[in-house]
Amino acid sequence: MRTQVAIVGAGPAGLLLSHLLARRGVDSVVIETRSRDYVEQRVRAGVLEHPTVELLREVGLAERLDREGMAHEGITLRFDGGDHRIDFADLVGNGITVYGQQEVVKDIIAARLAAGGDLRFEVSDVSIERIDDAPVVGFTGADGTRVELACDVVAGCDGFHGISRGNVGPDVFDREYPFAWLGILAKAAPTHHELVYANHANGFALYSMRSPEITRLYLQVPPETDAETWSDARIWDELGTRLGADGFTLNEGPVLEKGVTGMRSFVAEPMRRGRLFLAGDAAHIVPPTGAKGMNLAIADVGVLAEAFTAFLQHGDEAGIDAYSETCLRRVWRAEHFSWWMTSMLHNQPDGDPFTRRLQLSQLRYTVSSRAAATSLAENYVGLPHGAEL
Ligand code: RFL
Ligand code: PHB
Repeated sequence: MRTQVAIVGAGPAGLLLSHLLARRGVDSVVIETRSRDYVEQRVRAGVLEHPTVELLREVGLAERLDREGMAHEGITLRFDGGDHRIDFADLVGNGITVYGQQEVVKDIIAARLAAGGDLRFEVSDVSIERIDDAPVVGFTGADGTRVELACDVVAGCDGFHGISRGNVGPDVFDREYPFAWLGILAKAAPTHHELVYANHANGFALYSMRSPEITRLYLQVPPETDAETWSDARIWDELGTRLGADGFTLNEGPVLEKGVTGMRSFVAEPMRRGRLFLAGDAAHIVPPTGAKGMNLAIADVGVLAEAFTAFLQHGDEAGIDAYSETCLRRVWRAEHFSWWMTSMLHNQPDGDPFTRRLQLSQLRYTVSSRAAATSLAENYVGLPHGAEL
């Protein structure tokens, strides 16, 4: 079997890449180890940057997003017993959209299937060979048939636990944090119209949402926490404490899902070896505090689709040669922003008073200086695709 682009992984990166390529007349096959149902139900990110929404609109993927997505013009930082709103609309003229990652995934899968796209779910024994000249991606299909897929280039979009990542480097930057997030999805109407990032003596808490009926909430917990040790009652109690503020009430409701996510920063450089190109979480991980992961994955494949098209249709290698360097500029900006938001908002387990005072000073400066607030706003809302970074 043959295609132009073999795409490993059907997360936001792999799926969007296949859509962008198809619009330019480039063939691809997407292979995914999980089932369609699994990738469509997996609860993950919820914040879409402004440039992400613009791109999805431009390529015809925003019909439901424009109907159901929740436009937010700011966020609140809650610390020291007070609320401080960062007004994105005023500071940078744009906002973000709250729309679940799995909804983006559903929309792209529907569009690809309607256009006759080749998506293969539940494959196994995936291998990537001959990446230096004539790549072949091997896999066993859901029906048990072994396929050798010859292609011009491979896109490794298989996330942090995929097989592509092991092929690139050699430079790897990796940092773990001494805390994790316990996240819940609750059938409870949001009581506040925007996200609240709270820094509390007991630890960080985040108030978010998915729809007018569903709230998404997170608590900072120790890294090795077993979610089962947190009963629903204990979670609501702790959320009430950390998010407590005058005039703010939290609606409680049935917990639909509960899980612990570790926090790390990770970058593999370069994002290419031979004919294998990494995109999204396969190449980089950010802690979730800046809401950047899915947005970076989408920015990567915007660059990659253009580079692949120029190479495959005109033999022009400039784009594929610049791919890694171009993406890494944005990746490192997001790495810094995510690390900065994380260190400003979480409690350090050692409780070092010097660090604590620096943190409070940073929080106060961020909300009191228009320049500092604007810096947070433009990073959070998302720097334009193609910006000099
Ligand atoms: P994905 O989504 O992990 O998709 C990779 C896919 O590859 C498949 N796979 C393979 N397929 C074939 N062969 C193999 N050998 C394979 N190995 C793996 C996997 O099954 C999977 O389907 O990576 P992608 O496309 O790069 O997308 C990245 C995003 O998913 C990720 O960055 C975000 O979810 C991160 N993230 C957030 N990002 C945001 O932009 N805003 C947020 O608000 C936000 N919040 C979050 C988050 C991630 C979280 N968790 C659970 C990690 C909140 C949380 C709690
Ligand atoms: C979410 O809604 O899941 C969410 C929002 C903001 C973040 C991380 C996750 O920083």
